[in-house]
Amino acid sequence: MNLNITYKNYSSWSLRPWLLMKEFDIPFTETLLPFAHSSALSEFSADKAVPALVPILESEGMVIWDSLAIMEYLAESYADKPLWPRESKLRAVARSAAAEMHSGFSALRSECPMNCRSIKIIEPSDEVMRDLSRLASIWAFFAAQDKSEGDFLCGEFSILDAMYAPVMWRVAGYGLFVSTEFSRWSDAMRALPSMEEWYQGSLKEEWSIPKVDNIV
Ligand SMILES: N[C@@H](CCC(=O)N[C@@H](CS)C(=O)NCC(=O)O)C(=O)O
Repeated sequence: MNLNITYKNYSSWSLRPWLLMKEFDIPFTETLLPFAHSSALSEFSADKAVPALVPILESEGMVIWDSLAIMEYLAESYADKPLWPRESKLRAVARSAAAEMHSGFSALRSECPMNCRSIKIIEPSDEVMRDLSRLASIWAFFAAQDKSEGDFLCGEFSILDAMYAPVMWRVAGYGLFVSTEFSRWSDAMRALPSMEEWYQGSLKEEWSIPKVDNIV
């Protein structure tokens, strides 16, 4: 399997399946396509007839695009691993929250883009405050669920944590606060060896995207 990603420093969507595959010991190679500095992603997309957006997984002769679709494919391919929670009710709400991240939180995503190397304190807009408040509600909801031990949203690490992984960098990187439950989750996410590996990868990159680096 080969996972096509882009900049570790900036690419929130790439982080999600990459972190999931690392945490569940799913073997893969990775190809980094720096879309703002090379035409490799648009050439790949034209060649394979898929959107010029990463992550894109190549597996079993197929080209699978979109972070959530990739993670669902992995959950089916590695059914022996609990990529989603095993318990059906918990899995249903985990899927709801994952879908909400996939289609929502537009203010947080656009005003606070992931930038692993940077820490900048901002005054959040009302729209960002609403997104943070919604995050707090989600964290309170999962804290109240019947689940296994652990600091992740469903107890043990799952696709749901991978979906929200970039939020950890956004909240930390812009000096934001969500809730104490969120902070405990954030500490657990930052302590994952694969998260440190991603961060070290981001530090080695020499590319810059000025519109992200020049925020504030
Ligand atoms: N909804 C898509 C979003 C993918 C996406 O927006 N990827 C960004 C990188 S984080 C990208 O490839 N951008 C390329 C470009 O803007 O040219 C997913 O879940 O995979």
